[in-house]
Amino acid sequence: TQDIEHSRSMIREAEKQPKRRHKHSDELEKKIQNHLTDSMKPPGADGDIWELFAEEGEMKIYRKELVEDGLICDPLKAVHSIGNVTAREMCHYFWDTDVRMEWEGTIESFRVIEVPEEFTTIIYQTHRRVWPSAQRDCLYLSSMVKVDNPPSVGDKIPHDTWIVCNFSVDHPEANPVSGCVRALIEIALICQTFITPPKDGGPITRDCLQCDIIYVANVNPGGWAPASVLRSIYKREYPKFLRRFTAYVQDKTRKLDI
Ligand code: 18C
Repeated sequence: TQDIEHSRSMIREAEKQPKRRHKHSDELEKKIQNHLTDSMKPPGADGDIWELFAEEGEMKIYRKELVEDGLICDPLKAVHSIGNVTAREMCHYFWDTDVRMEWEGTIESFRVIEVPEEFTTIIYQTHRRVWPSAQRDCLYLSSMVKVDNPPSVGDKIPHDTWIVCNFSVDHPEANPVSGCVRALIEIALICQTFITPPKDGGPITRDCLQCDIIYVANVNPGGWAPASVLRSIYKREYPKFLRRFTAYVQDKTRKLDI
C-alpha cells in the first residue's frame, strides 16, 4: 500500500510538470517508430513467417521460434479486435499502475521507481516463480503516447491511435530482490479506435466503437529455463492475459462516458 501511495504521488508530481526530454527520450522515440513500421504489419506481410499458436474468436496469437545464446526468446505477436472501448481507454488501463493488480496475473510485486515525464514511468517488478526455474524480475520504462500519423493498414481509417511502449532499462535505485533473474523485455500494445455512427444519425454510443489491438512481446528470460516449460507457460499466459485484460477494460468502462 505504501509503495502504491508513493507511486501515485510521483505520478501526480510529474503531471504538474511540463513535458520534458529525459535520458531515455531518444530511445523511446526510436522504439515507437519501429513499432509503427514493423509491429503494426499484419503477420504474414513481407513474407514474415509467423506461426499461429492460439486463436479464440477475433484473437489470434503468433510466434516465431528464436533461441539466442541458448535461451528461448520466441517473439510474439497478437492481433485482436474488441467492441465497446476506445484505443485510449485500452492503453490507459494497460499503462496505469493504479489498476495493475486488477488484471495482471503474473506479477508478485511492483514498484514505480521514477517518473521521467508525464505518462512515462520506470517500474521494477517481480513475477510469480515458475518451478523449476528461478524467479524472474524486470526493470523497464513504460510510456503511453498518442500517435498522430499512424501508418495506414488496409483501407480502414482509424479515429485515433495509441501506443504503450515498454522496454528494459537500467536504474541505480532498482534494489533487486535477491535470487531473481533479470528478464529483458520489449513489449508494446498498439490500439486503434474505429467508429461506425448509427445510420439514423443518432448519438455515438459504445455500441459504435471497435478497437483493433496489436500486442507484441520480445522477452529474453535472462537465464536458463527449460524450453518445454517456458513455451508451455507463454502458450498459456499470453491468451490468458489478452482474454482477461480486454474483458477487464470492457467491464471497467461499460457505464462510463466515452
Ligand atoms: O505485458 C504485460 N504486462 C505488462 C505489465 O506487467 C508488462 C510486463 C511484462 C512482463 C513480461 C514477462 C517477464 C518475465 C516473465 C516471468 C514469468 C511469469 C510467468 C508467471 C506465471 C504465473 O509489459 C502482460 C504480460 C503477460 C504475459 C506474460 C507471460 C510471459 C512469459 C514469457 C516467458 C519468459 C519466462 C521466463 C520464466 C521461465 C519459466 C520456466
